[in-house]
Amino acid sequence: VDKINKKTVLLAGGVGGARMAQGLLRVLKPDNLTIIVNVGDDEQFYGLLVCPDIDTILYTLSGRVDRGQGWGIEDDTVNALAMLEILGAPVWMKLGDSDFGLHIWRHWQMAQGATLSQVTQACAERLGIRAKIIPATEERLRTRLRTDAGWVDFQDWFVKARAEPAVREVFYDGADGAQAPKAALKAVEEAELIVLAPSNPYLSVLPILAITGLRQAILTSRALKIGVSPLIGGKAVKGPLDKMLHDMGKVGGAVGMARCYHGMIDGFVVDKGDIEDIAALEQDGMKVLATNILIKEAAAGARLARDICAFADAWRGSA
Ligand code: FO1
Repeated sequence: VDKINKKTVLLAGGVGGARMAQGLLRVLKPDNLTIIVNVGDDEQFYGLLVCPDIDTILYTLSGRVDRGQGWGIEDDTVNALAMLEILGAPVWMKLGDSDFGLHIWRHWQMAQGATLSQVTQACAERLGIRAKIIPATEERLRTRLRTDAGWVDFQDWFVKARAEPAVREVFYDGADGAQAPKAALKAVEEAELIVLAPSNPYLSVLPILAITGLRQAILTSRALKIGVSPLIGGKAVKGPLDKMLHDMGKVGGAVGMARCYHGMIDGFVVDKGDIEDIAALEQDGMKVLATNILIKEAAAGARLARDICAFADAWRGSA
């Protein structure tokens, strides 16, 4: 089937974001896809910068990801971690040996002055990925969560505490004043379609939109802006979103998700089973696409991507 010619920007984080990216990469012409990736989950481990959302996209788009987990590298070993444990280091973050290879390379390149954008794009090219992958900012931005025991760093909560402590508030430390890379702003300006991936809004997409210049560029872009619900039947496909919505007292369901992007999006994609959300979304001024949004495997991601592009094409006609 011929590839679609549509300059597209995807705002992504987490496993859902990586799967949406893979779907779009399969249906769009090469070099039509730019992925702007959340950096709020980034963390130093043993002195090395780990960028879980960037790395998950690199491994997913290059066919290396451990699909069962959704992150990390298929069949990776943990010998380095075993030695670190013997030496008394904390080893709650399961960092595989091949994964360490990328962290070592990234750290080595940045220690010589390369930027995170340059390193990320070099990884994409050397891993054979025909998409531009750009961090949302080069500067330090960290998602922090207020629990009843106080403020915690993201990975300490998500991995070490297994996302169990109730989250009452989320804060994107460093977002104020953070600049988006010029290449990200340029991609947004030139885009025909901007997709907000089916990721946890609070943990993956809002940290990107918190970057003022990027949010402004998206608002003023001529592109069609379409969000994709990360919930099906009010339930998260993966991750702590349901519990977060409850603990933060936020509106759930597809309507609650679309409202996270209030004023930013023109349309919203919900699961075909969530018919009851459509009326509420349309009352919120959304155009709605109801289709199968569960990305069980790569082909499903491609089908969803094709549906979104067709939705955008039909829009131009009806607007
Ligand atoms: N998630 C876990 O639940 N447990 C882990 O031990 C873990 C290790 C890990 C290592 C590298 C990496 O890139 C991601 C890793 N993740 C792990 C997932 C990661 O915490 C999340 O995917 C993102 O930060 C949010 O989606």
